[in-house]
Amino acid sequence: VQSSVLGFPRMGANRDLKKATEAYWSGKIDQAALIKTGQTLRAAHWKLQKDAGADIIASNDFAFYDQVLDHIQMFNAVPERYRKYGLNALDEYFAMGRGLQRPATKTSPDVDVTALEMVKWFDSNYHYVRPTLQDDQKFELSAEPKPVREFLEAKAQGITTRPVILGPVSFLHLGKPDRGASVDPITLLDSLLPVYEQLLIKLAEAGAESVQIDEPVLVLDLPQKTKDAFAPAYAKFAALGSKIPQITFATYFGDIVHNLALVPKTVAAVHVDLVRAPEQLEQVIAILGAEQSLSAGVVNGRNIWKTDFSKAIEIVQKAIQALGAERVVVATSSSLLHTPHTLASEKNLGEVADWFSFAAEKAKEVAILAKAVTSGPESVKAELEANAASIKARATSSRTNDAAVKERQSKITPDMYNRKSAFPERIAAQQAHLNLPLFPTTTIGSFPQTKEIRVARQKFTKGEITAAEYEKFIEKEIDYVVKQQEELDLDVLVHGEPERNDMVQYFGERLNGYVFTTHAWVQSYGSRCVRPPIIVGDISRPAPMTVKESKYAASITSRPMKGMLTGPITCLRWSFPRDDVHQSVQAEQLALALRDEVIDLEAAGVKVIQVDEPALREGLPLRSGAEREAYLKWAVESFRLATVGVNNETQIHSHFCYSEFQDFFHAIAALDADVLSIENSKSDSKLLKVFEDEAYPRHIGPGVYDIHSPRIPSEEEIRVRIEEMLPYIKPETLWIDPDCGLKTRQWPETIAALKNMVAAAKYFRAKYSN
Ligand code: THG
Ligand code: ZN
Repeated sequence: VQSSVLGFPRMGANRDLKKATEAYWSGKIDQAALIKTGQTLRAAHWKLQKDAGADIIASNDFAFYDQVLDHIQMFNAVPERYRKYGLNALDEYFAMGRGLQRPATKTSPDVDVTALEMVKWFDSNYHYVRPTLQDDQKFELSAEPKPVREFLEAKAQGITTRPVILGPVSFLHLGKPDRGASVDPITLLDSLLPVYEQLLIKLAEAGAESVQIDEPVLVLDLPQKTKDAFAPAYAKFAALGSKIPQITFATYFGDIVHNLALVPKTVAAVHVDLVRAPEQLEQVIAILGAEQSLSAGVVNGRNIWKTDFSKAIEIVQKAIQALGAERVVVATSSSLLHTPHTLASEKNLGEVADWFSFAAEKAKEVAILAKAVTSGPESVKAELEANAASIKARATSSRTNDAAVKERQSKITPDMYNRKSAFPERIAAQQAHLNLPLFPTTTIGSFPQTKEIRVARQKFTKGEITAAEYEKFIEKEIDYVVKQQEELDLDVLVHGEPERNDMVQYFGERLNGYVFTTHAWVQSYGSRCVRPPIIVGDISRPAPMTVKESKYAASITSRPMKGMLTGPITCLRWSFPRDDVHQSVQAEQLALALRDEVIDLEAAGVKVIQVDEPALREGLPLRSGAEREAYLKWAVESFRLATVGVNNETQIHSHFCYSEFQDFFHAIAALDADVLSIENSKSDSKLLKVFEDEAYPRHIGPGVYDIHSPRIPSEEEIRVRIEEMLPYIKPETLWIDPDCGLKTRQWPETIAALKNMVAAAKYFRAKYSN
């Protein structure tokens, strides 16, 4: 039985790739140096996996920005607006990933192009770059395809890898027509397939014996046209016989039971995620042909818990009994992209460190499991014993169980889910209290996280400045942010969140039941990473988490100050959750902790409180049906539990970083938030029609400008944006705000943009008050 890793995180132990990429972008290193860093990281990661004992190691899992973007470029599906500049390949690639604004030089014209759309990768916190396709889209394989290059690179290092590519059906299904085009991407299959055929042939010529073709869309509910694409695509590959490598057809993040008929009979192996969906094992085994192998994903690629070897072995043994040892591979459930690099970097975790396994450790796990089932448990006796001991230690630890938390959960009563009064009564009380003008303006919460802020936080973390000094620094920052907002004449102010690193990490660091790491970074998109805190046990709030800063901010202005919290679902989704209790239980514990915080903020005089749930949507189960409804029920309940403890006068806001919620609008409405702010600047305001159609009664602030770029929107442009919203949203319920928080922006552009935003709001205020 062989062991296999479907993909490895590419940032490096110290976010080396992030640092090199950002250094390249800012002109501090040249392209050769960046490319060298890529090579060094790939070499190190292949060696690490080889040394761990993994038999099948992926190549082409590396990307300088995103693996889907790699395919866009490799297939020459580069829109003309990027192509026309004749940039070198890497700069064109980054231009698609993050946009490029560059003044003309002697040798090149000025460049001004925005990025391609970035979308959540299934239900993870990773974002991929979405292929945008033309009506007359042509595909052409790049001269030296990246998978071939990287395969040869590993081979030169003495490691034979299995290149991973995204399959043609998934590539098209995850794409969309470019602006102005109307093509249904899946109809481009026939023109795309020859490029895949050429690529597979080249891989075989380079010496690749097998290739991993990812078709993760198979876990989704697919339209018929997409379903119909699998058979012709894989028949074409099969027709190439031994001219191409053997194919491992890989799916992950769910079961494929509803799509079993689409699994090609001609591929050598099928990979399924048996962590997320162990129950699919028998049905998948049943459809495998006599020659087909099973790649059993039993080591979780999405979380950091040590694999329970006894359970994993049981699953693998079941597969072996049905198929024979030579037809079973022990694998990670998905790429390890979603896990941090290595546990070895963590020095402060104490006893709980023994409960975890990051990417480097997971590579060892697949190897140990394969050995256990191949050579018998005696061959890895010490490893199995150590594993059983840590699994037991975790299950029985006092850190996982808190009786007081369970007691409180058992005492939740139905009235704890409802505000004191319905919205009409609340909004009247809020209005009397807040006295806001028509088209009130606000921001989403964060203001620029400047270098000084990061330096001060680092100094404080390292003990180079005292808590008192740090607190003084934060107050000074809050003073500045409040003063700027007053000068801008914004209506509802925020304190700017200078004290926060990440909106989830910050809360994780202040709650019991969590542990946090020093190096456990996970790529979110491009060079951006997050360091999810880890939920290890029952959650409670030992002390107020945000009251000091919000109260201070409220004390220095006469305008309403908005308190800022991260909602229970987002805290859960952007952490590494426990795998030993249901997520709804963890969400409820978070909700109770946040409920106390909301009530404390209110008592401290903070009468507008925003509870963000940007991750509500990504938590939606990937397939529609009972599971999705069940999720929405407990997700909505946890938000309500967290927010409804306040009096009528206190205004609850919530924020969502996306505008597509037609498909779960009932849940958004059920949150019963007084004001919703949503991203809208990049989408068609027609999406707002749902608010009109559903007669949504509460207040709404669709973002009026995009905060993801330094571009400054003009007042005129913002007015047009607002004008487009007014057919769908009643003027007396419309708030004016940016799309999202401003932490990634610089101050000058922030001030300039907000100035125009406030001016636009005032224009409509004047217009509508007569
Ligand atoms: N926090 C978390 N997850 C997220 C977001 C977040 N997922 C979705 C979305 N927001 C992703 N966006 C970002 C935006 C910025 C950064 C990361 C994800 C970012 N990270 C810093 C970096 O990589 O330099 C590190 C931040 C830090 O020092 O803690 O800027 O907001 N959890
Ligand atoms: Zn947002």
